[in-house]
Amino acid sequence: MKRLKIVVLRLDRAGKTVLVNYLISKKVETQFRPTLTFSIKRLKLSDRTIVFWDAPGQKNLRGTWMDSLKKADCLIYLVDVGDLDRLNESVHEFHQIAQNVDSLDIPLIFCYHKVDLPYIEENLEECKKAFDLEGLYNGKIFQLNTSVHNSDSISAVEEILLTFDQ
Ligand SMILES: Nc1nc2c(ncn2[C@@H]2O[C@H](COP(=O)(O)OP(=O)(O)OP(=O)(O)O)[C@@H](O)[C@H]2O)c(=O)[nH]1
Ligand SMILES: [Mg+2]
Repeated sequence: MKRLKIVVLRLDRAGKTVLVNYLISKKVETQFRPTLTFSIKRLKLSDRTIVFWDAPGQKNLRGTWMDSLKKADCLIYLVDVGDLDRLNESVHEFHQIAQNVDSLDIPLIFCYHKVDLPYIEENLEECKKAFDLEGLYNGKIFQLNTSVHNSDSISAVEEILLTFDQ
């Protein structure tokens, strides 16, 4: 059985844990607790076991991010498109990671997350401009609009995970 290590990063409250738990249980959680240490969760998907490393997003806990990327097969990065106030902070964090990930050369699934929020189109455009992913990251990039309230958008994540070889 193939085993893939997928690291899930972004600032606190971006929706990482809710997204990973939805991928595993297909249920939208309604109770949230900030993740305080890496939370490791498994999903059986076709011929593979996906091992998610759900990161703690709070500022003082971000020191562990780089280490987690060692031997990772893919990085999932979430940006909360509803939270433009923290867009600069997110871009800054992504810059730091991109330099590291670049040398690791792993695929990136970049999720513009919470696209179910109302009046999100303008925010979405602003986020896409701010990240300028092609300029930042040389590895293979998959860009998705995601929401746990839209199951098709989550299936798109699974479809990408199924394309990876070990
Ligand atoms: N509207 C909307 N809200 C979402 C979605 N996914 C997650 N959320 C909300 O985002 C908030 C934070 O979710 P978490 O998954 O706990 O965030 P996190 O990124 O794991 O945060 P840390 O563990 O602190 O790093 C919760 O209030 C969720 O309801 C989504 O697709 N749409
Ligand atoms: Mg969390």
